[in-house]
Amino acid sequence: MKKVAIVMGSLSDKPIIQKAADMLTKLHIPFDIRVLSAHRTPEETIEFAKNAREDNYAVILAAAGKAAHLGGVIAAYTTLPVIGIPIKASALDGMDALLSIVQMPAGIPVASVAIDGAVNAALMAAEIFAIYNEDIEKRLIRYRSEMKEDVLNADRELINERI
Ligand code: RP5
Repeated sequence: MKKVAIVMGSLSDKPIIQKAADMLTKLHIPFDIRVLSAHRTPEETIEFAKNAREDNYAVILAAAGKAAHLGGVIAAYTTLPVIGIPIKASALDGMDALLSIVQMPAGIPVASVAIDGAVNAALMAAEIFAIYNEDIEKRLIRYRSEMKEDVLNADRELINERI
């Protein structure tokens, strides 16, 4: 089975990235986690991106804060889909990373989730896998009905408190 690559620009991004890893684990989707920096380890980042398809990855999640060039650099060296995760890591509260990720020039796309939106990045990767994988689609549907049940329960509890 193909895998997801979760790549982060610094180990300091790990607490957010862990949420993507947990969601992929819940959905039984295999993944690897790497620390690769567009600025501090550019050669290794490019090497990773060039080999990503033959290393059996289908989707790449690229998490970075500040001047978040990681997703863009990876996308320049692979045609696999790259989903950026802007990390809130500076005085600019992640707006810097968000704009760095979404403002890609035409021709080299990088998708983006919300600032610190690691869960949605994992879910988006799962939805891509689910195009051809019914088991993953079923798990996604189950996850949504669990969420729905949680909201309905919270609402019921609030109503009961008022009675
Ligand atoms: C980015 O700079 C990293 O992705 C991280 O979010 C931020 C800060 O990195 P550290 O200085 O904590 O290593 O490249």
